[in-house]
Amino acid sequence: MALNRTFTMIKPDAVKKGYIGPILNKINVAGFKIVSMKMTQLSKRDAELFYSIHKDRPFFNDLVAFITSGPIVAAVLEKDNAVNDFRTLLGSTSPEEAAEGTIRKLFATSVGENAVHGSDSDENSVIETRFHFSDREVF
Ligand code: ABT
Ligand code: MG
Repeated sequence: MALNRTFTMIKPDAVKKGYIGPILNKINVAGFKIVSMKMTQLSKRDAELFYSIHKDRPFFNDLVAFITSGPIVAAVLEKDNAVNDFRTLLGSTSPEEAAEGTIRKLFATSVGENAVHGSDSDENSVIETRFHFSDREVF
């Protein structure tokens, strides 16, 4: 898969608050093209696998409970320098630390419920995309 792509999820807090539209608009205005997208809900097993890197962290159980608590919107985005530029658009993990105008500053609830995920490397972007989408769903 091309390295100018990143994987994102609009998380259950933002979906519940009605922020799918405003977040997709920010993503479009920032110059990202939506390559694939679907609304789905993760099982406990899905969430434990997706976040397995955090399995020994104290917040792991809360993280799994949160991410499985309602539907998410999973998407693949394309732009030059997609991984880094999307992390910049997201802002810091915690909304209190996120810069003005970033997605987390505007839409996140807390560090644990931070509205949107973005891959942290090209390698993880490919792994996360394959986790959520079949080959037929990635264009
Ligand atoms: P993600 O895009 O969700 O991976 O967030 P980010 O990469 O900015 O932050 P990391 B460190 O990967 O956090 C993963 C999830 O764990 C939650 N978390 C993190 C906590 O609940 N408490 C903490 O102290 C930390 C460091 C935030 C992320 N979220 N979700 N959902
Ligand atoms: Mg992360």
